[in-house]
Amino acid sequence: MTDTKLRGADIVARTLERAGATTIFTLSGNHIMSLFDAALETRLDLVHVRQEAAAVHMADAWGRLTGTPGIAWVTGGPGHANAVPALYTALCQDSPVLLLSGCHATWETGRGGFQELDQASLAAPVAKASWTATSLATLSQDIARALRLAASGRPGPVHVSLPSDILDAEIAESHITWATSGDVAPEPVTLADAAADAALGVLAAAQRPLLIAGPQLATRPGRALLARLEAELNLPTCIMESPRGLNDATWGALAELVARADLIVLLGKKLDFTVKFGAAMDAECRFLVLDPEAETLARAQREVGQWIAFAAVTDVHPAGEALLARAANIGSPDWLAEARHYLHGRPANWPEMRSQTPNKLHAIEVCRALKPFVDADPDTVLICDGGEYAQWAQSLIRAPRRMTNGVAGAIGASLPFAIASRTIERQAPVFAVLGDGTFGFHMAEFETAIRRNLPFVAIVGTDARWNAEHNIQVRDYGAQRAHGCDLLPARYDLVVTALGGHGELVEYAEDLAPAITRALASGKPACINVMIESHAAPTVRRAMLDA
Ligand SMILES: Cc1ncc(C[n+]2csc(CCOP(=O)(O)OP(=O)(O)O)c2C)c(N)n1
Ligand SMILES: [Mg+2]
Repeated sequence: MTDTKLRGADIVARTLERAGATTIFTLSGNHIMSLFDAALETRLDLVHVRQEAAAVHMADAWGRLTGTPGIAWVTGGPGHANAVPALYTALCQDSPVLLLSGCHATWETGRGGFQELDQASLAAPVAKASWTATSLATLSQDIARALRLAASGRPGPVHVSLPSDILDAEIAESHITWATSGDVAPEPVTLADAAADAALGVLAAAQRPLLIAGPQLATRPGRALLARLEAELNLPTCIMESPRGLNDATWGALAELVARADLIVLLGKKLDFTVKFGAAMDAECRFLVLDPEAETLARAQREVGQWIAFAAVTDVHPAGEALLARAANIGSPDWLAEARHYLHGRPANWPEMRSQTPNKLHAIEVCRALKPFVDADPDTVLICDGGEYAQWAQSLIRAPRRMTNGVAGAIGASLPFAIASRTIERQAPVFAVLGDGTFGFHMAEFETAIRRNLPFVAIVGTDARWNAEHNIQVRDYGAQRAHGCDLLPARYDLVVTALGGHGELVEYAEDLAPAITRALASGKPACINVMIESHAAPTVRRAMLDA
């Protein structure tokens, strides 16, 4: 019997395939052409993109939608450098991602090798872990360890650099120690019964508890868990996944609700700027902290130590399940109803709001037209990017599979997110809501979507302005000093038509729903370019709700 020889690249591709990977988001380059070659012997599907950050954003969306690590392959040096910034968005969103970057050969290190760069150090601040593979024999284990880390505890991105000589070198198959499924699977940390009972005791003693969940619960299973906690424990919940923190448009009058709470439950949620490091809470408010990382608990201890009623290291899903299993008859339905009014109520005059400008819509009219399409199918994927315009969609349209740009606050990921979503969801609509400035970041990925027949509908709000920053100028320096934030009212719809997709220009509210219908029916990646008035993001205050 012959002992087949395999390259390092074959070991990487086969380990990924054996771990259940099906789709790789990638951009080619010298250092990873061996991986492209190895993929031919597997069922791995390579989605070849137009800029490396897009590949990482796609892997991020994959992680959020499937709960398993999304995988990106990029080349060394500049390819890796382009990919790294996108890890920040995944890191802040607790999204499991594996970035594999080819790199200069081991023997070139320190000698000025082609595209030589200390890649592991570059990625380290934006990854849970980051290292360079050092041997062919342990390569399968390296990949398994990275996959496991990415999905364990607080999920997040992991990076491994793969030297090109290790990818090219051959080894007899009998000498390879293949990773097993046990090496890949995350090991859950559960909440012990006694700890769950202690947490429930704290909850039962509270009059006005509020649970703030971390972004890892902004998934379909996460939202379902939170809905059960609300229903069974009368415990109001919200997910903090916005750089706008307590002013997140999703959660209405959250800032005022937080100030009223007498207990804040942080479930996988770091005490950070989004909750004003604890200063947004009432002086007597207590905290219950359940988190996968001891470091998060330690930070909460430093910030609000004397007010912590109970804290435990636990994964968030098992923690939620333990509370549900052991709770009996706690909480107040009246408080839940009141809190929901703060979170989900919207001003009474909003249904009447309309554009005041001919040939332009108000963002609220865009949401009014889009919402029925989202509501029609629970599998719909709705992606809301940053900027002022997209906050209206965050405020007005819910969906079990809704993604935002997340706490990182980086704009531009929504087009890659939409494309990756279509590799997972084959039937239901995929919508991306984004501003015109944001559209420019990954416009070229429409070519990827068209080439790979991955249809989705982008609903671009064109106000010919980086409006979020324009608003900051007006607020902080005065209207007279607002400058440099203008854009052209460009025909982004024609860009997409030219690439072979479907384009629509919409200037009147009544034209939008028919345009969405045509875009979906086209079966093509589509851009609906909506001319909009320039409005700030919506703000909701408690007093506005009953007015
Ligand atoms: C990567 C990144 N660069 C810059 C910013 C700062 N920023 C936030 S919103 C915004 C303007 C977005 O403009 P647009 O997409 O047109 O939306 P609008 O605010 O006009 O509705 C900018 C520049 C950011 N958040 N992320
Ligand atoms: Mg704009």
